[in-house]
Amino acid sequence: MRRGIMLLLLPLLLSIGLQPMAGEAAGWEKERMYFIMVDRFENGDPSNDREADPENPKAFQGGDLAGVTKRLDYIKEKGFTSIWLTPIFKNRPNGYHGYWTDDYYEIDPHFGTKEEFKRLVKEAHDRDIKVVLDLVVNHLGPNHPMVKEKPEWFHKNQPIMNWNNPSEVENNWLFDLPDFNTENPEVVDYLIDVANYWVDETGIDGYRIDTVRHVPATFWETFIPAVKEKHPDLFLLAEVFDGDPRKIASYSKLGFDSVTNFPFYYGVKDQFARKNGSAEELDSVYNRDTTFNPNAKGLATFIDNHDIKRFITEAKIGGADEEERQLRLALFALYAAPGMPIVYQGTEVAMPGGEDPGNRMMMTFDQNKKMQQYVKTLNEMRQDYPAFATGKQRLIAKTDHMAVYSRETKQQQVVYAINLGEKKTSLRVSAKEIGDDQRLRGLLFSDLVRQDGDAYEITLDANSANSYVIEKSQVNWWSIVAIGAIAPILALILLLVHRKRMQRQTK
Ligand SMILES: [Ca+2]
Ligand SMILES: [Ca+2]
Repeated sequence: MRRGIMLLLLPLLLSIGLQPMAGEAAGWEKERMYFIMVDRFENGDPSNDREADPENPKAFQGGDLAGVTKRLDYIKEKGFTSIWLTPIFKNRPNGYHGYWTDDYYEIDPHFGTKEEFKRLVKEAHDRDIKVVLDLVVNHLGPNHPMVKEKPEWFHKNQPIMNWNNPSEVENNWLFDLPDFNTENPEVVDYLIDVANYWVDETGIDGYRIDTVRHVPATFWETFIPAVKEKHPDLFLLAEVFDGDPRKIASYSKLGFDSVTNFPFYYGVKDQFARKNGSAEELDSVYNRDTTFNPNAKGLATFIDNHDIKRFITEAKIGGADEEERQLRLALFALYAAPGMPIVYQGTEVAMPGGEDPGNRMMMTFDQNKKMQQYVKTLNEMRQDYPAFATGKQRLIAKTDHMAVYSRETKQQQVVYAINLGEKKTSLRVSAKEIGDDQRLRGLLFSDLVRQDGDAYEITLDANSANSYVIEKSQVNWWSIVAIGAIAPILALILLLVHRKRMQRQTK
């Protein structure tokens, strides 16, 4: 019995002093963002559905701001710290997605009212969830009357034909969408006022800015400082739909707090949405980011969104279980690697979906509890061990299909390993990378890796991953002192119990 109590107490005593350190300076890479397509999330108020048509995936489906508010507890419970909403301003007809602005100063009636949006922001803030709004400054919705009223506010109506010509990409029309003439100072002032208005009016925390690469850099050089002057902490995330890390880096330089990391997306998709992904290729994805961009750590990472196929649909490798397994591995990379992870609604329940509108189906909440729990575990991993969010990344061991990385801050070192291969694999990590007399404790599933000579040998099953915290291997002196103090007390209790029993027996 005494041994039993000691065995129960030992881990508790050993864990003293091994709690995760408080994080480093707050940055947006510490956020864990959940991306919501408002019309396709939750119908919180059927009275505003209007012409919604569940039979037509290109029509409104009924999702609204009241629905988002209703689901804030769901989002909080999963461990997310911020939400990004697709645009909610009044749209041109059929603009269920929100990207066809009609009026920047009104909420689209399908989504609700200004009051409902203010309530959403307040309810989110009450739960420590930040709110990021999608904002389109490149264009208005189709056939907007403003083009006739103020022709000098728009570029000439000619569609982008040559996507390799930067001047066309920036100054021609994206399909039939009226392209703002951002060389006109009136237009610049107007768009700065719009951005400031919603922050002042509702207290939102940031903007995800759409189609940034379609707007000339000169606009951003005026817009960003003007908005930041009034709201220094406002988060500005640029959507730059481009697989070239040099292009991404050029927008970081303009002053955006973060830029969508499409190179990371393409890299992870290429190695994880198939069998036997290459560790070498994966590593080159990380290296290119940091080579070109000193702010690589702060880029927004994702494995799917509303403009690309859902990851699980990309991972057509045969077998639903295998595809879901690859989705879990890709999500693991999203959370373990540097960047601010964004999870698109539905990914946490493994929703499939091809190209638009397949990737924009109405959210289904009550399914795949196992995947939901997995996403929650990953959010907790970043929450409890901030080195996964802010730490510098270093490759510490690699073979054909398996890689081991270290993430380090000044206070904390953590390790993660991914095996993309079809075989169980072991990799020896030099003790120089971790230090002597340590042990690696698995976080996703239990594992204890002890030092073996001059290395630590990490073993992973085929297609699996794990993250590890580093703990001192030997019992520390404080623990021994603590055990030394508690042991006599326990002995005394046992003695008293024993004596009582003896007395009872003699009676
Ligand atoms: Ca509705
Ligand atoms: Ca443009």
